[in-house]
Amino acid sequence: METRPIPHPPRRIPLLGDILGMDRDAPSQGTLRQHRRLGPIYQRVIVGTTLTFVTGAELVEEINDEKRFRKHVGRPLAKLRTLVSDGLFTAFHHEPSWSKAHNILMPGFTRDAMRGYHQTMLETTRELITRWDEHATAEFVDVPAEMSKLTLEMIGRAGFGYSFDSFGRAHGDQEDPFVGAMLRALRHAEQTAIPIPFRGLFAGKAERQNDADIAYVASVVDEVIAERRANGSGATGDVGETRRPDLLDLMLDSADPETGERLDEVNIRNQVLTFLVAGHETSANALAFALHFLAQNPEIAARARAEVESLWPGADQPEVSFEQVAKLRYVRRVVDETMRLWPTAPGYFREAVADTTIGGDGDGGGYGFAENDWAFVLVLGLHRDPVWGPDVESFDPDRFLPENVRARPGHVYKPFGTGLRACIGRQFALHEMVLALALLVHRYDLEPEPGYELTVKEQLTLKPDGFRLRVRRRVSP
Ligand code: MNH
Repeated sequence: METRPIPHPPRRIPLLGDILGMDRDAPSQGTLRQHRRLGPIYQRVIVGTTLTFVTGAELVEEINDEKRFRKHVGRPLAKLRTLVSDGLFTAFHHEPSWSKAHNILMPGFTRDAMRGYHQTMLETTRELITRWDEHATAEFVDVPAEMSKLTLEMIGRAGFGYSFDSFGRAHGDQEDPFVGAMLRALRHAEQTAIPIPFRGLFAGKAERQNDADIAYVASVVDEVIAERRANGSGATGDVGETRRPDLLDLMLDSADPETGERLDEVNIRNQVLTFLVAGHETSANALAFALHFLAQNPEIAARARAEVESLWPGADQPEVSFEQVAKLRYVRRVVDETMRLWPTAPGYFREAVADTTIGGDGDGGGYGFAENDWAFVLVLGLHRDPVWGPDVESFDPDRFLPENVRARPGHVYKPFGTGLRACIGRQFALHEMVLALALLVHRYDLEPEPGYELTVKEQLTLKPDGFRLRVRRRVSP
């Protein structure tokens, strides 16, 4: 069948390829700029490796078709495997460990399971608020760092009954050694993911540090697992009292209903690490972006506050129940619009199941993909497709009013990925983000640093760089 060539940047250098215009520090934002120049699909060849990027809504609709494409474990994900091996997020589609873990863990992400995590999320947010009440109101706070503590604490406690004591440490204290080692290992994976010719001469030292970090992180998780085994599942401090099974209980005590198989010790460790890694930065950064937009748009913050106040009139500390989180419709739209503009997971990889073309008209003329050829769907660009209207850069939560959502095709909003391998933690993330944002905007006025202009830092995820706020306790109306 006749195919069309995929566009590429104009100046191709012999041997090295399309390295001009590559943005090593901010690859996704660099890719967004290339799309503006080259259209909804383009290709870059770097030292013989072909990278294909897609943003156009119509092309993405085809590439999301599970019959023709599937998840591809792209280079950054493959690099993460040194840390989390065949955990859910980094498992290859053909690895049997994926469906086994998926089947065992799915009960941990039902609506009923969220009900079980709710109180922990509420209490954790209140601990942050207590700390901010005491320390933060006089000075500017590092918002992404604070949100990172909040969400790591939430997944640690809700998922595994483990606390990093993030709010016990005095303000400005050093981070937990576990968190330090995990973040270094993450950064290492990211830095070695981009193919760069003539990588630095100090690689050996970095590799040794990385080995040590991974060993340390694994030993901590093993302790958490051993402790749970020793204390038995379903137990709390009070004898005889039972609690709902969390993610760790599910992995230790249940079997895959399809095969009757259980997860082995090493795999459980990989899953715990996967959830700590995949389950905290993305939510934390999304919360930070949301607080940025609320601080920059006082009228939107006022609407969010009005919603919280109408549900809990005059409350000092709203007693938010599980069911009531779903009633925070406007706060939810703020979260949705935040992840439209800055999807903290900036995209996902797909690979062709068999030879195929996309963007053709039925008689050919499409872009060709051989079996296993892959593309990166730049969600950051998809969320700026013309289908979103003329003013894609403006922050407007009302884009997510039900009638506006209905008027758009479903495949143009994909912050949580697509298909079988889409985010398993989506409901968990939405619940924690809506809850935390509602409580924070209700309690504090958000004062941006004068002159702050949003710059976005990339470390696998996107985050607002150097973003600080002064939070002032609001006087109840
Ligand atoms: Mn999450 C997969 C985005 C929060 C656990 N997540 C994905 C994917 C995206 C994503 C995109 C698909 C990646 C791919 O196709 O390669 N996740 C997010 C975002 C947030 C988020 C934007 C918050 C905002 N994720 C969470 C939370 C958890 C979690 C919270 C855990 C509690 N995510 C996962 C896991 C996977 C995943 C596990 C892998 C699922 C699978 O492949 O089966």
